[in-house]
Amino acid sequence: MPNSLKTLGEYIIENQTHFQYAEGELSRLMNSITLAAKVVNHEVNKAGLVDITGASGNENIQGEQQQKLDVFANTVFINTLKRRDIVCGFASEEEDDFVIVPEEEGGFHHKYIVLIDPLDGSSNIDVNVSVGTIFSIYRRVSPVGTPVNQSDFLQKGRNQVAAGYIVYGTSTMLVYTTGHGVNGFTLNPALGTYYLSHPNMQFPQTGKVYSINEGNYVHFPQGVKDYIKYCQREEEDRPYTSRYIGSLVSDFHRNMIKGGVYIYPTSSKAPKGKLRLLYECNPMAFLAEQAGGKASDGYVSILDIEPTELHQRVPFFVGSVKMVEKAESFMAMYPHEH
Ligand code: AHM
Ligand code: MG
Repeated sequence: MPNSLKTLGEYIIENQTHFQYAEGELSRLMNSITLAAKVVNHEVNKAGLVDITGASGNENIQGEQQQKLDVFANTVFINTLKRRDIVCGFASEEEDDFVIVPEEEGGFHHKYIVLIDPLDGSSNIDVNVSVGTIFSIYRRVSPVGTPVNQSDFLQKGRNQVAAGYIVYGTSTMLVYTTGHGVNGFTLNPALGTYYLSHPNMQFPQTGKVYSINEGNYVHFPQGVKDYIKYCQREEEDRPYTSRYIGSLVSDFHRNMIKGGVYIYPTSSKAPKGKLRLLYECNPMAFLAEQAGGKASDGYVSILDIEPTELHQRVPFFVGSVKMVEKAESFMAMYPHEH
């Protein structure tokens, strides 16, 4: 890593104005997330060596098998956020309900809440494929000095003050936004330091990659089926290339760099889709818009959806503007499916 590259710490200090009303709280919060990510990164990278991989035998609230590393990552992030006296509450894809940081632990006087998917794509761990952490930060809407409540967590994605992901891939990267564009930092594992390797990341306007689990084709809505056929047709710059890792963070990351669209639609098997609005879609949608891309449920912008429950699922279309818009135009032909 060249010495001239800026470190994450330097970048945060130089861009304090991005955290305008935060009085250092938000930058301390970012530091805690990146610290926890280093711990998780270390564990993920040695997963093949120790007996920590494999199902833990517990199921999470959505009835899915948790892998041991999910449990580990969840504990690391929660403990880091809780013990460092920086947030008033948090929610995790792996926890049934949101957690109030109690008054004794300083929770009531803080301003920020965090929603996190500690280890997304965990079915990929056993086969050495990249996984990621996704996070989303909001200002509380309840008064400072009181315990957080549900209304703090059920805010529209538009209200996010920061969001990002860490991808534990061929190299470990942190990609985040505070509403001033998207920047990517690569971890130098020898030094434990993140360097600004991808300044001002941008989705190309269009691309040639479509990412969708085509195995579910027969269960998809007609608009999605038609869009897939459009991607495969021999015309203009098509057929497109199909790339699907099955790890949202990695699929999104590739598409942001190369241009592409990721779709997880509703299906007759999953009538509301699979991905969670609060832990997965909102933070990715915020990043997408900040990088000049687009995110929707096929009809309306993800960031404008009013959440009604913590573990709500939504269909998800995200990526290069022109590709998302094209997919939406096919969905619009079947408005009754909305
Ligand atoms: P998870 O939160 O249980 O890991 O599920 C989310 C993951 C995404 O990372 C990925 O894009 C998708 O599920 C893959 O699902 P499928 O195997 O149904 O295609
Ligand atoms: Mg997930």
